[in-house]
Amino acid sequence: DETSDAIDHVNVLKGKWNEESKFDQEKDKTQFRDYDAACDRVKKFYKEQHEKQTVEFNIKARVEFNSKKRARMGVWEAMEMLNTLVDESDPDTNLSQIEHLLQTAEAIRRDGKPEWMQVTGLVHDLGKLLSMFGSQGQWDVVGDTFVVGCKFSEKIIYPHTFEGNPDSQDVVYSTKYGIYEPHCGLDNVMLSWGHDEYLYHVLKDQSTLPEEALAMIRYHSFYPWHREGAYTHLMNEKDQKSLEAVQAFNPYDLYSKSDGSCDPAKLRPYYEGLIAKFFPTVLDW
Ligand code: INS
Repeated sequence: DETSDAIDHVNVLKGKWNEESKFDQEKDKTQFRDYDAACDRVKKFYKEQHEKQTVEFNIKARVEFNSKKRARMGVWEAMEMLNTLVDESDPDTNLSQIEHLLQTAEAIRRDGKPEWMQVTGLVHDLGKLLSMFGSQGQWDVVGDTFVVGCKFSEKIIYPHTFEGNPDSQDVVYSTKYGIYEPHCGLDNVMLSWGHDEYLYHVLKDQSTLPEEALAMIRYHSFYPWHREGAYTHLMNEKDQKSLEAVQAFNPYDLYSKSDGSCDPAKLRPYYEGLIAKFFPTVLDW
């Protein structure tokens, strides 16, 4: 309703949404994203992804995305559809995707963050639906993202696996700036193709989410940037704000993976209420 919208708006202005997360204070953070200790499934996944994500593939994937609509459905229906996917790139959870989405949203809610941020947590991985719309595999859907068209950063996990990517031998793509200008802004670079980019493009015109939320969605898997500090030479002023948003979001996405599991049926009425505030009943996917 109008009152809660007004409160949300005030929270955005006051910056309450970006206060440090509290729900995760007791957690041992070293237990997450341990890629040295990760299983073979994860290592195999990244080798394949890092070899196949080229500039050429990226352009093709974007053209393909723009050439058609894949489905029409509501947000909750999309969550249910995604439920059978197990993310091969993830060393931290084997839970179903609907549980991961609810855990993320619930952690944000528990910390008293605004509704737009809760609902962002709820939908942030829905782009993984791509795997049901004729993707080539999981390598073009899930996993951390990085920039293509310039030198692959050493801050990406398993950086040596890029040796098998033809772009690492290209005279232009293998240079520091590659096809980009210094500080051109992340809006103007090609991030590796996957669920973040896809969902960002689906939701930017089909939701009333604020800019911060769209940044959280678009860059949440861009760990070399938001966690490791890579790619500052490509950033502009706007990206500084996006970075703040993504960093505020990240603990909820990552550290909620060890929380207790959620009951979708119980939580559904609350989240259907939020969905109705920010999305049309049916969306083009
Ligand atoms: C996350 C993150 C994880 C990856 C997931 C992705 O945002 O990048 O490391 O395994 O696929 O959704």
